[in-house]
Amino acid sequence: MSNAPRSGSAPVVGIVMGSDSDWPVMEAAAKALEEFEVPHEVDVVSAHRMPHEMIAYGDRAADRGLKAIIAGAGGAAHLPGMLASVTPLPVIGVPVPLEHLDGMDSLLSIVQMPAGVPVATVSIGGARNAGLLAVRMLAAHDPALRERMERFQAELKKQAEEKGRRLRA
Ligand code: RP5
Repeated sequence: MSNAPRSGSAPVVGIVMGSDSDWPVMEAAAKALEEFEVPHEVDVVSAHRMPHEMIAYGDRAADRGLKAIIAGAGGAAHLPGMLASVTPLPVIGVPVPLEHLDGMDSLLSIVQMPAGVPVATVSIGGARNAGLLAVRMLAAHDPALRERMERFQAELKKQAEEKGRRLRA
């Protein structure tokens, strides 16, 4: 894991997590962004163990050129919500499942935000969808990226149809 921009140019999506132990789950977000060649950065920004740095990350994110933040954490997962409280950028929260409670604690910590401070919460362990959602956000203002997303969706449809054909055969 490194804070250096992935895919060459300046990062437009920040992927952050509470600990490097979240990386096996969060890696799927990075892979989704790589598939669409979206420049991104990856870092550990713990809400509880480095709160001042976490606030600084959220404070500076928009001015540094990021367009969205994907934040994953497990247990008392306050990172996505706290980032959303200090940045105007869209924040996508990924509940990381830990050993106990099957990730329900992470999910509820992330999803129950007060009105006015939204976090777009994906499913428990749903980091791939977090990456794809960030791509869709960027694609709203990027026709080429939108076209790639449409091709991706057409491929999903093709695969689903093929599964149906195999079952019917
Ligand atoms: C959370 O505590 C992290 O997001 C991680 O999911 C969990 C455990 O962290 P480590 O003890 O593995 O560093 O804040």
